[in-house]
Amino acid sequence: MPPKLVPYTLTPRDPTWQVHRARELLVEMEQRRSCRDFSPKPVPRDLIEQAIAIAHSAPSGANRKPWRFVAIDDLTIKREIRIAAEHEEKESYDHRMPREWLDALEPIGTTWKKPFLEVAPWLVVIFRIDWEEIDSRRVKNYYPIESAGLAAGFFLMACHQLGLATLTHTPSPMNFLRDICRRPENEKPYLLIPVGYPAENCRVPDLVKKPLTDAMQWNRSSTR
Ligand code: IYR
Repeated sequence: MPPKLVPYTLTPRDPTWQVHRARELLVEMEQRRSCRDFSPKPVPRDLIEQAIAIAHSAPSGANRKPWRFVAIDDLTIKREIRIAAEHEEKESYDHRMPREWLDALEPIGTTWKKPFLEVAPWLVVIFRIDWEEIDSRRVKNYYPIESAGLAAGFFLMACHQLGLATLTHTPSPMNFLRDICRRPENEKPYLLIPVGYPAENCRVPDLVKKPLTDAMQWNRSSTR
């Protein structure tokens, strides 16, 4: 069966507008930082839902949208997540992470302690779904890791554009999130994203960012 096709157009944009918008967006996005010190100031549930709706518009392998976003504002659940995450992170920092990794994290100043998991008004847990049961058959999803990454990127950008701070947190291992969120075995925790506002006296590391010229190339490289 040939696919059913529908028209596709974009709002026509003037080249001057495009350049202006690109500059504006770059300035806005360069202001995004990973936040580890949140204010308890609440964020309306509707705003979180809108950010997730934007994330859900991301492209995905064979349009399967192999992700689930679990949004948590219940203090009991946030506390459970903090306790489990800190347990794993303490193990990692004390025993599992090699010296080289600990050295790489030193300029960021992270430790096993994760108070933000309780303070941030929302924790959004993204699960990736590698397969789904349809008519009691296991149906494989395509590129679930890449797809979940795209949705996560859309989510982070949406939050920032809405004036919300985020952190891409990766407690490791993080299977405890599946139990705490009561998700089935085919949903694998992918990222834990606290969302909220920076605390009043929030500080972030004074990091030097890799220049764009080190991260892109036009056509073929002249240096082999
Ligand atoms: N998961 C640990 C270590 C860590 C990993 C990355 I990648 C960071 O950018 C920062 C920390 C933790 O969250 O502390």
